[in-house]
Amino acid sequence: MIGIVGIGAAGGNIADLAFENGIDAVALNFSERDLESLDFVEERLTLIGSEGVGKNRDEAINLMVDKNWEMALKFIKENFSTPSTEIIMVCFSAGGGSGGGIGPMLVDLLAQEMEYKAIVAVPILPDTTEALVHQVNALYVTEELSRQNLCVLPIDNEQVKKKNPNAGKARIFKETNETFVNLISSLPKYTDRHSKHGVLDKKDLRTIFSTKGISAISSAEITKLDEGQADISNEGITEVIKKSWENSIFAPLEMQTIPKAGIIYEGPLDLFTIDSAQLFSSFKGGEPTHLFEGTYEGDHAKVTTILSGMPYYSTRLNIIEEKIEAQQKVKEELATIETGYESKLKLPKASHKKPLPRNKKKAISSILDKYQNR
Ligand SMILES: Nc1nc2c(ncn2[C@@H]2O[C@H](COP(=O)(O)OP(=O)(O)OP(=O)(O)O)[C@@H](O)[C@H]2O)c(=O)[nH]1
Ligand SMILES: [Mg+2]
Repeated sequence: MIGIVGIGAAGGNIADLAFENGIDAVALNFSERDLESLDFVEERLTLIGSEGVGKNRDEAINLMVDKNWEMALKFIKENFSTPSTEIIMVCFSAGGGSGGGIGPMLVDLLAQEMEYKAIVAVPILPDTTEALVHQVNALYVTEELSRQNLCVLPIDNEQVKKKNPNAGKARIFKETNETFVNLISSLPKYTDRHSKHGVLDKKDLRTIFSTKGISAISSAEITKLDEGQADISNEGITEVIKKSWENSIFAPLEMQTIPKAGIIYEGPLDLFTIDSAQLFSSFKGGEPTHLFEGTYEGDHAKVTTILSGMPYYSTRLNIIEEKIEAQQKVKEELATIETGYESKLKLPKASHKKPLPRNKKKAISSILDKYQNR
């Protein structure tokens, strides 16, 4: 039901893990080496023109326009045209050159060319300690996505980083990617299950993921509460669900309006009934306009929530913008400092000028000239 397209290094890692967990997935990258480092995903497309664009989004965009877009579209269509794939999630880092350059363009093309599918963009935001180039790319990517009529499910590396401030990149990526893949693989399982008490079916899921704006998925385990101390009243469980939104791997929510939401409860049937007014009380606009519910009997209580159509993560982006502004200020101050160096000693001049080979490029010859004619 859900297919994953992974672009660039980060997208490729997610596609690989998804495929390992039984989800249809493909990977695209300029870097053959990155593609070779993946272990499971079978369908891989090497984009042409460069082995990697070194965080340069413009280069990725130019190469895509000049040489690759048709090939990339054909590749995705070949893999995901079957009616069983109803939702295509395109995963890419918002901070990377390849992912951040190609991602927004590709989802735009896919929405145009595969209009019978729900296309979801899954950009990965850099954590706030990452280099400026990643942060700037993430702003451009967000602007480009927000101009489209598109459902966006923004993974935020900062969410895992802030819980584990000392963790290295590898651990943050692992935890984020695993959580994402677990959530995505759990959803179709519910739509395939029967329940006398109401199901969240494929059409509901598709409707939720066809909604323009920001989306988030989270899962709250209630079982632990059942084991002892905590509050398993309806209010207590509602609070645990709200906490799961706060601690999700997705960008912090703007608690304004919420047009669509799905709530899947699995557990003992007499434990919990959704009180949607209470659950959505922190949203300014109150309850969602469309609420899709699924209730499944089970031993372990768990609530999965899917929210969609929310406003963009501007509070989160303000942090990036402030960081960029602060760095720009420092750069402006430093720009007044002379970066060259001239020795106080009178160094002897270089000896005679050697003629350059005729076919040397102009740029190289002018560099060489600078040293020869001191
Ligand atoms: N969650 C997660 N984030 C990742 C992963 N790999 C890289 N990132 C993040 O992605 C950004 C770097 O982008 P990459 O995906 O490496 O770049 P790319 O798209 O391959 O582009 P270039 O290498 O510039 O051509 C940084 O913000 C990283 O924190 C991953 O496996 N999981
Ligand atoms: Mg790369």
